[in-house]
Amino acid sequence: TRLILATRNAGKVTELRAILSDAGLPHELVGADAYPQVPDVKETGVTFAENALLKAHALAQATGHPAIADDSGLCVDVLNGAPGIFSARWAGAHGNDRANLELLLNQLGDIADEHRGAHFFCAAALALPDGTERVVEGRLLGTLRHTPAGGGGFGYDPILQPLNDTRTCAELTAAEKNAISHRGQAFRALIPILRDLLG
Ligand code: ITT
Repeated sequence: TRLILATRNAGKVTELRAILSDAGLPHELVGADAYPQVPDVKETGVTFAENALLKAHALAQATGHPAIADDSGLCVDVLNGAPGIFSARWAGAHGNDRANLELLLNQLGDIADEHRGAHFFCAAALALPDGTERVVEGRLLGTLRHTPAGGGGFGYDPILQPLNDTRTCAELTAAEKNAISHRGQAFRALIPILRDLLG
């Protein structure tokens, strides 16, 4: 069966294909870009889980195929969890990763390392055309650097240093990031659910 990846974020698509292919799922993974006629969903939820479900249901309804969606972001302790669900549009325009990262660094200023705790959060949702839904979550704890480092990954990866590592997420290999990331944890938790509900 066809399984729709309900995202237009290229960084997520790359990671999801790697995470899901490790599981050897029998499904054909098709990105949302294969359905350009389906309009982007308004992310009106107030939690990652709500927004992930909105995106998954929209694609499942529009395509008639099961759909999985990711809603994710960076939650900064000293900012009471911001940017959180607003991570993709923190500096205004949607998906301007560089501007988002620069604004966040400016907001933190020279706050000392012990106050630079943050985590990445991911909600992974599955929706079936009949309305069945499941959602699971993952997180990656770390601290925020004062300056970006590394060319891998996407989004805020150059400034988040995972606990127990000396590198930023953008300095990890793709496999290293997926092994510990919020997205890796959430989608690995979704795999038995996919096997159960989709066969
Ligand atoms: P879709 O809704 O089409 O999936 P999006 O980019 O709008 O794409 P989100 O609303 O979930 O997705 O926003 C996620 C943002 O959070 C993303 O743009 C990054 O800024 C940040 N983010 C999420 N996961 C990340 C990761 O693994 N590394 C770095 N930044 C990440």
